[in-house]
Amino acid sequence: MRYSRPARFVLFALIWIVFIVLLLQNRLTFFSTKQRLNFLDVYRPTEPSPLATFAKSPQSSHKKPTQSASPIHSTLSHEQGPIKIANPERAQHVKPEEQLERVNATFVTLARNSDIGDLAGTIKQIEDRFNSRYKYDWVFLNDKEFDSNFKRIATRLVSGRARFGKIPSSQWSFPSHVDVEKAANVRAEMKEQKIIYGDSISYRHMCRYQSGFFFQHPLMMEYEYYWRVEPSAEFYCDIPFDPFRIMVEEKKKYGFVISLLEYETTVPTLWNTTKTFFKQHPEHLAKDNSMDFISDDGGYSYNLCHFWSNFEIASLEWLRSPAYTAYFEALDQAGGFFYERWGDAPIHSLAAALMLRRDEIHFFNEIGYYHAPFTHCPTGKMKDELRCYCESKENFDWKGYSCTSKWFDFMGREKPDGYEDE
Ligand SMILES: Nc1nc2c(ncn2[C@@H]2O[C@H](COP(=O)(O)OP(=O)(O)O)[C@@H](O)[C@H]2O)c(=O)[nH]1
Ligand SMILES: [Mg+2]
Repeated sequence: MRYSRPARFVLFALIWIVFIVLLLQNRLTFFSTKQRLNFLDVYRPTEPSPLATFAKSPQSSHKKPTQSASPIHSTLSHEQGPIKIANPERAQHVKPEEQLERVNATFVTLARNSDIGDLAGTIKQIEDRFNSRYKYDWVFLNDKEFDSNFKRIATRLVSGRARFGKIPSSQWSFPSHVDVEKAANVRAEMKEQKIIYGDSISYRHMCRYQSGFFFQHPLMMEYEYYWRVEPSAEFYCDIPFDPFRIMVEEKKKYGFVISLLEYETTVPTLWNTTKTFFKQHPEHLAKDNSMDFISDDGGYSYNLCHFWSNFEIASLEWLRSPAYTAYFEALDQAGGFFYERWGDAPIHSLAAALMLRRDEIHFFNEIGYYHAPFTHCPTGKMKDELRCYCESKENFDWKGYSCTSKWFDFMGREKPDGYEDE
């Protein structure tokens, strides 16, 4: 059969159109699908995700049904998929979606209204990497009233309840026993010496609040564990397990990702004040404590190692205990928040090191994290498995100014494979 020239052209065009349509529908399997699936197998498994639907929660009053139905959330949960974890300790904590249950815990962020821009991206990362599956609450605290812009953005981003609290002015001001003139002289001197935040009053209120009060705020009283988050922090990796559950099931009281040396000029008398306290209250010193992590001479002096408190996952009940309360009161009476510039990080750390058993302190290697200027990038295979985007060479853990190497040695733990190359 012979066709005319125009008919041949139409037939040829039709064949091409059918071919292109089939290609778009992905029917033509002889193209390199196999290769593509292999790639997806590594980074995004093709089987339906057990995390795809949201869990029944024991705290059903926390649920926001309208939110869980939102296309944003369902897309995220599908896309993240189940993640295989080589580390068997963590694998047991990766639960199928129907078994996701919250523990009694909350995120907490102290922030100014002006911090919302820097905070929004951080919240979004935590939600995408973890909380959109669990919907933990998020408590925001401020020494001023939060404005409507802050509340609107935070509420939009948090998958659990976003809750906003104001700090009582009595907890964000000079206590009556502090000599404000002496404190002003100290600030002037520290300014001369160019000590970071040395001349700031608000920074001192902040450190004192984080040391002694945030866990007593009425909103925080409802919870047993907290995860502290600061504006501009970054979370580099998937978190396919529930860190709060690890705290509960492994009986941990304090969790960290970065440890480092404190500026000596900010805490000259903190160690002596701490020693005096424990001499008066030996009953608060834990038996199997971490003295050798914070002191290189059996407790005579402080080696300045501390856990970096801008990231913390810890027990509120521990901070509300008579032991910690008494310790904070002794420090507050000594006035070092204002006569020096004591940070909440060394204070939480000294308390954790001395009042907790060493096995109650936990290093979260799996949680990739950045707070300027330091990075914790998981060492070892985990980095790929958890889809981290940090660079191993940026990992601070094994560098000279970090104390994490010391922590591993102190705990008698082997450092993760590959640490020498970082
Ligand atoms: N409401 C309030 N929050 C503050 C104030 N100063 C610091 N913060 C918060 O306290 C935390 C620590 O402060 P930041 O400036 O990040 O200190 P750095 O991490 O030590 O450099 C962050 O969550 C801040 O948003 C303040 O004056 N008011
Ligand atoms: Mg910060």
